Amino acid sequence: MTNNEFPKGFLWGGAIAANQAEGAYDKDGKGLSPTDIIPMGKERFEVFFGKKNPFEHEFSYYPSHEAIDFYHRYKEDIALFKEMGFNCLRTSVAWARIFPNGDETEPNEAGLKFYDDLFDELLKNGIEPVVTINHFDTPVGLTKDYGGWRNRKLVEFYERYARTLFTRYSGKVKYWMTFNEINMIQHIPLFGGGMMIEPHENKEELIYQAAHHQLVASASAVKIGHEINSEFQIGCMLAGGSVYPNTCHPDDVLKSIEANREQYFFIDVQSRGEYPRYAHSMFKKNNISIEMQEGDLTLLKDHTVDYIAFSYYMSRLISADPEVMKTIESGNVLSTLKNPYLKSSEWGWQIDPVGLRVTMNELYDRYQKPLFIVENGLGAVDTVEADGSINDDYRIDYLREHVKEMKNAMDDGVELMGYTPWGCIDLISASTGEMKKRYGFIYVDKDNEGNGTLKRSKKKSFDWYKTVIQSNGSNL
Ligand code: BGP
Repeated sequence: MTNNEFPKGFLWGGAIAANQAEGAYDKDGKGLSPTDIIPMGKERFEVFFGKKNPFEHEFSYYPSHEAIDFYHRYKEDIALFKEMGFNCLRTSVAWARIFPNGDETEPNEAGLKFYDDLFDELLKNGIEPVVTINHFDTPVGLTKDYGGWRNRKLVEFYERYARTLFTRYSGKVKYWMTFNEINMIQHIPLFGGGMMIEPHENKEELIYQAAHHQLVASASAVKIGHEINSEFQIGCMLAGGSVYPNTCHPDDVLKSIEANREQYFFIDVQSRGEYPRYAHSMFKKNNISIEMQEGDLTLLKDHTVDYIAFSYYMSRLISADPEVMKTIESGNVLSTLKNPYLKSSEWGWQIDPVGLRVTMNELYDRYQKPLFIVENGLGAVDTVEADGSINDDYRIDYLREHVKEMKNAMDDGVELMGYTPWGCIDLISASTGEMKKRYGFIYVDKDNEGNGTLKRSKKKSFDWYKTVIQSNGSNL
């Protein structure tokens, strides 16, 4: 075997998340998740960036309330995943299904039962569940009553929630992730940290304080999980994508190092087990002080993650020159300068397959733990032809080029355990709330306004991905 062949037992599948797929937002005792109180499009960004308070506004349409109704249709969807040859599916548990307000002492049995049934159905079809414990899904009750992750109490609530999942699903789930895209708390604190930040507050300090609580909660979950089942593989999850310097000017290079540290900070703690020296130095320079409790640092040190999961959609570009930075295109949660060598998606996300290889090498060099690409893909508008076919060659091209670079990275020596392209079935976009921004191999008949039959149909990429999996990545 050469290094650029996918290993036997490689995890091939797809990824979704409860809050963007399930719908049934108030069924069987579920409490509210952040995504249930925010609208679509422009207004969504106003909420993200603190211009509109979702508790004070009634919006006309909440896309997550029904989403793609995975809650009721998962059997049909799993049958299609099986047909594609998936041997794993990444999904998340909606915390508010298990603890509706977040702070209860007893879990909601109906919520637990739903995931029992879902995991059983997956296993019955030869598909291993890969579970994110918190995918942008801190219960709204914890935002209202405690201010979200700024409050240390959330560590305790999360521990109870994680322990409940580990105990209940010990025989069904082996692969776990503690927090989806943990670094996104810096950009969308409501999603990432269940936090609303007032303009007069010290945003940076609050975010790092909340991040400390999450890092402690994550390490604690690793500890609890391994105690319950030593076979568990528990990973962190980073919104990845290297930040390149805009030019070879040394100041730009330095700037890109700083920008990369902003994201790697979280994983440095989760994987290496301690706050990096650059973080201490940055806190000092910016007058940030983090409250820690006795035992926190030992916990972080002793309970590091087993693998490094990350999402990869694009690389980014940064400059040290404020004038250049003025040209940055906004409208996305993560902003970047335009890279002249790259094309962009319809949503302005710059397509950079080689960037995946770069990111993989950087992550592996830094942590030397197996990598798991748990999100990747192209959000695009699909057209249903008169005969019902959907010819998404652009998606096939995108994915093919990325899989090629995964092989190149493995050939560089990187250890890769699995690949679950994002939104393997169309679902609600996290950033814009749209349905029209589709990632799937499976089309879902629903539009941005919520109209449609929810009927599922296969896109051209469905058969392409099936062949890729069947050939263990050799036929692209
Ligand atoms: C990541 C999230 C996902 C997902 C994806 C695609 O940030 O973990 O939940 O949605 O990005 O982004 P979008 O839905 O905004 O296109």
